[in-house]
This record gives sequence, structure tokens and C-alpha cells, in this order.
Amino acid sequence: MANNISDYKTDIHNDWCAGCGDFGILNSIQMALCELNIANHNAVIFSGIGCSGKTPHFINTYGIHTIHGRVLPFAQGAKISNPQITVIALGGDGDGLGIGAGHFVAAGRRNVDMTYIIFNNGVYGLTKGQPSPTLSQGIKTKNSINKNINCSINPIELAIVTGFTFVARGHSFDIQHLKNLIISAISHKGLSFIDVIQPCPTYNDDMHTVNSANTFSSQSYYKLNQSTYDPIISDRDNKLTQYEKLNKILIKSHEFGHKIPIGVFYQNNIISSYQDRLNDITISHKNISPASTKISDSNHNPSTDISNLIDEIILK
Ligand SMILES: Cc1ncc(C[n+]2csc(CCOP(=O)(O)OP(=O)(O)O)c2C)c(N)n1
Ligand code: SF4
Ligand SMILES: [Mg+2]
Repeated sequence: MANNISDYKTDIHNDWCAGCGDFGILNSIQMALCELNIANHNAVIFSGIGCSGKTPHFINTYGIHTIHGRVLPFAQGAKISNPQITVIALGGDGDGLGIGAGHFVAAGRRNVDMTYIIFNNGVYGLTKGQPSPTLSQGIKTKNSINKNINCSINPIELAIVTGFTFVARGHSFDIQHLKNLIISAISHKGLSFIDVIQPCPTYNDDMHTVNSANTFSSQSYYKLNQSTYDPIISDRDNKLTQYEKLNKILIKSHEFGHKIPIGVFYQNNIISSYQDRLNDITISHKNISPASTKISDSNHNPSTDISNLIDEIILK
């Protein structure tokens, strides 16, 4: 079993630009897998298309570089088929909140027990820096002639209202903090989401705010502190308390100005996971997933006779 950070690295050539925030996110994921001591063969990293989509190539686990905007269906399918594995889906802000926005919303309704990480740089990095759905209105990126006239999506708020049950924000330059967020997200039972703010020095190092934060500093970011901010909704809270807490959490999700909060915004321990709901309706198959179903006996003979089916297909 792997327990050294080098066990989670690969030799594949990495062509990300110097200074790209993707490096910090990659390191945080490797450190989290190492600290949780997850065996290489028990983790699968899925990605969409973009600069960020290359990440699974650099992590020594199973990795699947899928298609643009479709990372969540692939990843959810894998986790439902084999609940024993650790599944991480990742991709860009364009991938997840532009073309993939429908899947983002649908995933929230299911609450499959896995983690989704968005690399949020405000641009479509791979295709030369067009504004992405998270770019704030009024920001001009390096490749655009005018300021962005669209309003931006708030990924934290969207994740909460669509049903993700663990929602956090990190920064690619605070690797230790991000590593701890990823550990908490993987450990949470249900669908967890981390919005990671990262510079794209080639096309958008102004990030999201005017005059802000092309570097990570205590002037521009602060850490949510659980002694003054409570992100957890549990069955110890009555309905009224749950609504009051949710209200405060949604207000917090709108704080995105000169000081941007990072940390855990929301953790709901009440909503059941997709696997629990599945087990409830398939009592006779409880805890039997497709991946654990035997397909052959000890003599390697198939357990199911499909000859009739094959005959039918051939006859057609
Ligand atoms: C169906 C489809 N449409 C468009 C593209 C072109 N395309 C590739 S990556 C990308 C956007 C990448 O931006 P983002 O998801 O933010 O990732 P980043 O490169 O910033 O990490 C686009 C539009 C594509 N590959 N497939
Ligand atoms: S274009 Fe931007 S996001 Fe892509 S590798 Fe370069 S710096 Fe990173
Ligand atoms: Mg992007």
C-alpha cells in the first residue's frame, strides 16, 4: 500500500505554464491521498477537458480523462458500480459550470459519495483565455477586448442549493489548507464540492476581483473559523435552526469582495447518500454492487448463461 507522496506521482511530462495554479491543486490532491493512505488501485480520478483536465495523467491512481462537461456522469457511474473505491472528479470552471452545468445540478440531487473539485481560474485556459462562467462582471482578461458584461455564477451557492452536502473553497497557493479540505471532502459521506481559486498567469492573473489578489495574501483572503462560523447542519438541529443556519451560510457564500473567505462553507449530515437510498429500494440486493457481483465460478465458467441472448442477437 502506498504511503509516500512519491508513490502518487507519475513520470508523465507536464506542460502547464510556469506559475499556473494547477500545480498547487495537483500537489494538494497527491498529499491528501497520501495522508489518507489510500492505495493507488483503490482511487480513480476523473477529469473533463481543459488545462485542468490533464491532472489525472500526473497522479498514480486509475485515471480517466473524459469529455468536455461530462466528468460527473462518468465519476458517479464508477462510484455507484463500485462503492468501495475513492472517486474524485475534477475539471475547469468552464467544463463544470458552462457546458457541464446541467450535470452539476443533477449531481446535487443524487448526493453520490464522491468528491468534485473545480479549478476556478475565470477563463477557458486551454482554448486561449475566453471568459468563463465564474468571471466577475466588469473584469477584462488578457485576451478580451472589452470588460466582461455577463454576471458570474457563484459556485458555492449553486452547489448548496442543488444538493451537494459538503461545500468548500480553497486556494491553489495555500496547499496545506487545500490538502486538509480535500481530506475532509473525501471523508464526508455524500457529494462534496471544492471550488479552488487558481491563477492562470497566461490569461487571467487578476483572478476575479478588480485590483485583487493575483497572489494569495492575508489582505485578500481569510480562513473561515469554525468557532465563529458554523457550517454544519445535523439532526441535532431542529427545523427552525436548520433554516436559520442555512440562511447564514447562503449569506456567507455571497461574500466575495476585497476579503474572500476560504474553508468549509456548508456540511449537511442529514441528507441521505445515493447509495443509502439505493440500498433502501433494493433490499434483496443490499450492498451488492455491480463490481462485487461474481461473473464466473472457481473454474472460470460464466455464472450466467447468456447463450439465448447471443442467439437472439445473432439471429437478428
Ligand atoms: C464539446 C466541446 N466543446 C468545446 C470544446 C473546446 N474546449 C476545450 S477545453 C474548453 C474550455 C476549458 O476551460 P475550463 O474548463 O475552464 O478549463 P481550464 O483550461 O481553464 O483548466 C473548451 C471550450 C471541446 N473540447 N468539446
Ligand atoms: S493557460 Fe492558464 S490554466 Fe492553462 S496551463 Fe497555462 S496558466 Fe495554467
Ligand atoms: Mg478555467
